[in-house]
Amino acid sequence: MCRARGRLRQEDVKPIVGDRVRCELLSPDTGVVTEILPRRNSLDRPLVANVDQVLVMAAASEPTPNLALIDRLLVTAEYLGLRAVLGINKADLAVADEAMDLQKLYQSIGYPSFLFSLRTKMGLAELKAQLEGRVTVMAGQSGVGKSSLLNTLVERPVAETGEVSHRRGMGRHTTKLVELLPLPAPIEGFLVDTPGFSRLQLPEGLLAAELSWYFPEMRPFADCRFGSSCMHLEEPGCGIKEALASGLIAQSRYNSYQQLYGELWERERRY
Ligand SMILES: Nc1nc2c(ncn2[C@@H]2O[C@H](COP(=O)(O)OP(=O)(O)OP(=O)(O)O)[C@@H](O)[C@H]2O)c(=O)[nH]1
Ligand SMILES: [Mg+2]
Ligand SMILES: [Zn+2]
Repeated sequence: MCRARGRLRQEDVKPIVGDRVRCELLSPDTGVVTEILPRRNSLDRPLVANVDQVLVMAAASEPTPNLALIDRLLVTAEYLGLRAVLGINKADLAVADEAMDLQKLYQSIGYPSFLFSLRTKMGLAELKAQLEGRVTVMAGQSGVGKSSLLNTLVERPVAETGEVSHRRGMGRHTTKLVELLPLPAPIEGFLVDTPGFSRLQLPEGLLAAELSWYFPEMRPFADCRFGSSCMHLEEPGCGIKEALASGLIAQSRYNSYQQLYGELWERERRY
């Protein structure tokens, strides 16, 4: 248990979850934090530093995958320069090929994607391997099983989980605390559970004009006939629209692009 040294407090540097610090021991189990090491990165919500990757979680069913939210989280991860992995839980509830299609879509874009079930443990080993030695932040719709995954991996109940059917509307979330939880050997990683969010603010510095860059499969076509001035929305002969028409870009991804573009455009217009 450590307290911050007075000088740190005077300098107004507040340690946040995930910080690497130097400390001096006062007794075998108490000490003072003397220095906060430079942060490689830090997220606002949840407030965590030194993150290696984002595990975007979805469910094969219950709740129905929210592709717009998945893409929003992936764009945010791309913008922050974080590795992103897609985990599709509840494979035991999988309806026909839909969950498989989802996995294949994101795998083809380059995101390691996994279909698994916490209930039957199917596919869980592959997902675990992704967490080895990394600090992972989980994000995704409420009810997809983020806290359940944590409880399964940490092998003791640490987070509250809830029945989707017992939830009352939006904005009522099971998870409230931000904590870096150590995963047991041989994983040796850390996992952060985050409150389920239906809305997530896009990063402040993200510009509409640069949005296509954060859709990796659009990058090869982003420098289209219209150069960097193309919004890739209505322009005839736009390279991205052509790639969409020939199936090189998925319709659902393009829909997300349009939606996010609109949002960013609105935000920039207000400045
Ligand atoms: N059928 C099935 N249900 C599961 C599975 N994994 C988790 N669940 C259930 O899904 C429900 C929601 O799980 P949580 O872990 O609370 O979901 P969460 O993502 O933490 O939700 P928030 O904290 O609200 O963001 C619980 O009732 C779990 O028992 C699974 O593999 N299969
Ligand atoms: Mg939770
Ligand atoms: Zn274009």
